[in-house]
Amino acid sequence: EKPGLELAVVSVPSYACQRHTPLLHHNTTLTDALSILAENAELGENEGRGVAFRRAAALLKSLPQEVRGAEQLRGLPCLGEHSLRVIKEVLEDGVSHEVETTTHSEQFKAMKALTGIFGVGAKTADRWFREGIHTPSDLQRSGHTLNRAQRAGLQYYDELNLPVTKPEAVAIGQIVERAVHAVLPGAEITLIGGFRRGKQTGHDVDFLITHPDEGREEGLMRKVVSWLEAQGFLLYQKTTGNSYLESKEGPARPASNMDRFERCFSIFRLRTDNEGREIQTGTEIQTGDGSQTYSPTLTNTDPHTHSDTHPHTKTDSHPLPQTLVVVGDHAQKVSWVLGHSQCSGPRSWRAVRVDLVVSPYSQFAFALLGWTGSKLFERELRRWAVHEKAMTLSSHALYDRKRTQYLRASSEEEIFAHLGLEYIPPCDRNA
Ligand code: TTP
Ligand code: MN
Ligand code: MN
Ligand code: MN
Repeated sequence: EKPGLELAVVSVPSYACQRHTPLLHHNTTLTDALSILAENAELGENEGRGVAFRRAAALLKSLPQEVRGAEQLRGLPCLGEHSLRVIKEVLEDGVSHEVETTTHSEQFKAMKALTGIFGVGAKTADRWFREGIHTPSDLQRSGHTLNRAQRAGLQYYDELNLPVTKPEAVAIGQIVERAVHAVLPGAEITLIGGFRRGKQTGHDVDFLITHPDEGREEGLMRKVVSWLEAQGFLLYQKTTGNSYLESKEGPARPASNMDRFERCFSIFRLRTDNEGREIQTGTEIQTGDGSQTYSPTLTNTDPHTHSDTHPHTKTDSHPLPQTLVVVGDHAQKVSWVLGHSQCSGPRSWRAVRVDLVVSPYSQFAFALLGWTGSKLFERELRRWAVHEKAMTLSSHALYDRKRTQYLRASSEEEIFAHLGLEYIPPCDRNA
């Protein structure tokens, strides 16, 4: 008997929300391959295909050991024909031809680079690609009219593509807390998204804000944003009010996965190093017009030759860590960009994407569950609710369609219980 056959007899449930999926698992070679194909499908706006690859990858992430042979996969759910073919190829040859072709394709590389610009989605990126725009610098040269988000996205491209560290997330959290408490004492702030799931880095930092006295949170976001702006913490923000009450569909039929909370998509100006230490304002370089300018390293567009050590970081005049800028490379040992103003010299802050959401207290547990992710875990929860329980789950509420009533919950545990699911803690929702 071959070793490892025991995997096949372990019964694995088919919804990701029924399983524990830790951040670190035993099958990264396989899941990396499947993730590339998922990403490619999503960039090509083939959502169904993307989900199929994501589900297959999530299944492998939940397995208790490394898969060494295809025979160990017998009886496992979520593995479609295409995913199985890719897995077998990687197991036998170490690589998948399709994955290799994808990662080397000009279209995939361009679509990744363009959608890596904040404010640019797959549709826009595809239109630009077909006009011959393949990189952010191509876009800058093209003279296209960009919206406010895209202009900010292009301006801070390099920095926003560097991972945000945990200490940076904590530092942002302290700023958000100061802002929220300045305008509404007693409000509660919770770190959500990937960092709540235990990730050590993220593409942004997400926070959920609420207040125990229902109603006090109304209109809070505008005030928080005004405070942050007055203090110079925001490089960009787009705030939307709560549209939940006015919406005709009601929580049972959300128009999309988008919720209707007061929210703010923003870019913070963070004045700490990547260890979360505050940087003295004295190290800032002022340009002629009084503003710090940063010239993104857009002149060098090949991601692989993009790494360079900034010569200025070698000066002894400031205590900042030496910075290596690597863009578009997975092996990022990077700290943050110690940018350089055009009049030369280091800059003492970096741009960080931050999402803020405000929820009424009575919806807090649903908002917390809905904003903790992962995206696939959320999707699987909603699919489970509809198909297995005849319920509708959103980030606002849970509706039981058989009993025609909303089910209240003041904790995530209660929501899992309503759904007839074992409680899965945030660290095991990394599907
Ligand atoms: P993200 O911040 O996009 O993802 P993440 O935090 O899991 O990972 P990363 O480290 O790359 O930032 O989304 C966080 C959660 O918020 C995710 O579960 C989906 C949810 N979400 C909504 O519910 N509604 C929205 O409109 C958006 C943008 C996200
Ligand atoms: Mn996030
Ligand atoms: Mn290259
Ligand atoms: Mn986010």
